Amino acid sequence: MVNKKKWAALAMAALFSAGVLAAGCGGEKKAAEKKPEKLTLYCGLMEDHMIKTVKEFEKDTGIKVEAVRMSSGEILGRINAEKNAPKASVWYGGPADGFIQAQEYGLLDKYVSPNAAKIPDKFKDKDGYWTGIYVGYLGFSSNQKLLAEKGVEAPKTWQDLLKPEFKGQVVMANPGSSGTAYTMLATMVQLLGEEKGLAYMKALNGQIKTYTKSGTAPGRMAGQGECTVGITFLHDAIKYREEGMKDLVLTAPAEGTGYEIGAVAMIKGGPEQEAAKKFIDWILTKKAQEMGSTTGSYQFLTNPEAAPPKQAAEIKDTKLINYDLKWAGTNRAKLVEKWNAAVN
Ligand code: S7P
Repeated sequence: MVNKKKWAALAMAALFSAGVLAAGCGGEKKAAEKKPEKLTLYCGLMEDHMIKTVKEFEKDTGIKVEAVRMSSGEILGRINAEKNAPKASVWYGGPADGFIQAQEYGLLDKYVSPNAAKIPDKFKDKDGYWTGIYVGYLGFSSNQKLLAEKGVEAPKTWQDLLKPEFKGQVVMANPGSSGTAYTMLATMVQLLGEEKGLAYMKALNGQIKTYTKSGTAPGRMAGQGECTVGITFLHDAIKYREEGMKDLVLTAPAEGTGYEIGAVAMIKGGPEQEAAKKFIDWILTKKAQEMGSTTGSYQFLTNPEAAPPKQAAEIKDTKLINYDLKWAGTNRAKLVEKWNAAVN
């Protein structure tokens, strides 16, 4: 009798565990199959480009997107402040230097999209923390009318920016907030070495009219005649000129210039991981990369199947330095601090 009871109890337990397991598997399956419904992202690109991306992604996937445009330094600060309870799941756009710093702070999750296989190795992180989506070259955007009034030519070298004619006439962004301006700071230190690079930034500080928050503003200011020269990514100046700022002229420093690899990445512990993966898969496609040019964003593209915007042809021969992205990303915080000390 005792034995019979024992066997009955064992059989019940076995049935119960099987039931729980089956329910568990079904539950997991359901969760895995559940279609992601929403995505929050932080974006370092121009607002119109961001809005277009969001619209098209929502149309293609049915995932509702909330997107906030910020400069690189702001995104980095925001995801760092939110690291214990992340609110966004994707960092979309902005120079990869900031992504490298975020990775070092443990703020990114690895994600190797199947679509990243097409992207050449030089445009992506070897460990899968970020993937490059576009490339932009740094240069000078000058106002032709103001140059003519002063009787000067558009700057052709970094040293030209120190000419007395440009005193109080140069605008750049603050390297602490802006990915564009940090690319410029890292470029000067890579070109001249740390001591001379920072001395150059100090001398340039004497020429600066104002430091803006975002790196896209100096080109617009030059286009509107608020300053003679803006230090910007050159594709931004092409956009402004096309939008009607006809006095803009583009030049690039003969010593060579730095460039950005604009990136996308998953934010560690973000609340919408499946949607984030879908977004990254989608943004690497030919269609998504080519879409930028419909809003006047003329960066070079990283997907070899995507056609580069024809508007970028005029800057394709810009002399580039061998920009050390890894170094720039790893040294970002230290270098910004040194820049602050040099100019203040
Ligand atoms: O979307 C145009 C673009 O130039 O904006 C980014 C640029 O760095 C502006 O951001 P910051 O305010 O952080 O400087 C570039 O990544 C992009 O090509």
